[in-house]
Amino acid sequence: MSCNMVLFLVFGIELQPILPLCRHAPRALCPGARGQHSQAAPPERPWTGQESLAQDDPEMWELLRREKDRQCRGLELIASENFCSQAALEALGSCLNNKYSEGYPGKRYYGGAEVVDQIELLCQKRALEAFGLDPAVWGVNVQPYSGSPANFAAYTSVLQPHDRLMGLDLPDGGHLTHGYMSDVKRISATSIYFESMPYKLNPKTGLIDYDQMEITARLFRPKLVIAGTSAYARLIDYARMKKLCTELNAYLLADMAHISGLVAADAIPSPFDHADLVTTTTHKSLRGARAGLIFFRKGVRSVDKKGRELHYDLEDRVNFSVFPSLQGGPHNHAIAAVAIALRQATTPMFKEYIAQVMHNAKAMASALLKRGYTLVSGGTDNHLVLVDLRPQGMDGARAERVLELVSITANKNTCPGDKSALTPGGLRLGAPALTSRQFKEADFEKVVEFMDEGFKIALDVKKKTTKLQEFRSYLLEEPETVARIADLRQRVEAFARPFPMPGFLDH
Ligand code: DSN
Repeated sequence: MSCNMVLFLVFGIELQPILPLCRHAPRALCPGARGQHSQAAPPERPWTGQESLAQDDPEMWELLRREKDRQCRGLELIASENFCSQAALEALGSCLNNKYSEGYPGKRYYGGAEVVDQIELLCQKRALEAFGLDPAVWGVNVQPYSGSPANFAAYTSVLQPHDRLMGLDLPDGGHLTHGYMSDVKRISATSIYFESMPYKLNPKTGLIDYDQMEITARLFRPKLVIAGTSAYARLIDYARMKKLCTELNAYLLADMAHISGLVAADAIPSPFDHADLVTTTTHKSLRGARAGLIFFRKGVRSVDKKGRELHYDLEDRVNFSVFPSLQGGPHNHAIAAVAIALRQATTPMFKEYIAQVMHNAKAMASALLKRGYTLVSGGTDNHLVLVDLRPQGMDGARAERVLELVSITANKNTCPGDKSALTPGGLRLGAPALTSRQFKEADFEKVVEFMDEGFKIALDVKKKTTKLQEFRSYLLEEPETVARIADLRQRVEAFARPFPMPGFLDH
């Protein structure tokens, strides 16, 4: 009887054909085995590079299959993660990986770039189309390897070392690259190479404190203000921030990494209406391959007192900042994969997907509120919710660990007023990944039911332990707790596994 059959009989669930843990890995060839056996080893075949991964490297193949299995049997709630399509993954794993092409289409430092030129131009065109942008007003650089280098390159395109910038503080829902520094250390390269000043949330409302931002900005006089978030469940007032930037003669950069899928689907206000520069990753709500984009404005920036038009000069500056300043050869396989996702993002199917993401985030928020949990800002207008577990006497670190043990993946997150990033009070929960697996509102209510059970286990164990390390050991060692976790994990996995999963079937 196969392992699949045993699981079917025990749990009564329909299983997808992905159960690598039940299958035996192809047996690894034993290094140095030649001569140890009486039988002669088969003659070695010349290397062709056409061996499958399973043949070439069974150890790595098994790890990939294990990760695929983890993704299929788990509930993925990390707000920045998603499940990329098979089509885009095929481009990622293609011959495009092989090509060096430093430079830009038509101006490369290597020959043989005629095809990758077309791919890059197609990606640029699709990037503008996906966000409804007029090529006369906006341009885009599609070469950044990911969001952090995209931000750094965008900053260096308009700032000199030690110039000033402002971004939302990391503990308040900003990103490391928005200028984070602690009391004792400059953490992010942004704060090492530039002078950064944070703006913050109003701790009472959990909303961005624009009044305080304006007061601080008028004193600090930044050259760049960043409108962007990593853990914020509400919309950003780009118009108000642009007004402030105009007053200060500063650039407004919108980092829409988390929400770019929502922007592409026209589901929330667009940063392109106001920003001078827009950066994004491509693998979060946009559901593409892992990369970054920098959009820059073209045309008239302002009119001076004498009525003369002052033009943007961002195109050359951004391109130079990405290559040669920061990066080497573009990842052509990633650029192609991003182009595929950008085309998908213009379809009615993608609009429906994003509408469902937002319905699901709201359903998750309501289900949590109904069960007595507190949400930072009280709810959500986008793809994520931030639960404040402090009123329950719980913290995000302990909750995250229990959820991990029951195959629910989320991440601890600071809430306004938190002192520790290691044991912050909150948990960030996002809807994009599970919505890609066709979860609907009722499914998210079930997910909240499972999480609630996990939080209760965490609370019970917290009462019986002191330090985080003791808490973690107790979860793995105390028999009654181990049994509760195993029971919940089995139910979570039986629930999660039947949902469809984008990508390749087995890896
Ligand atoms: N790590 C991403 C996030 O979780 O928001 C951003 O880089």
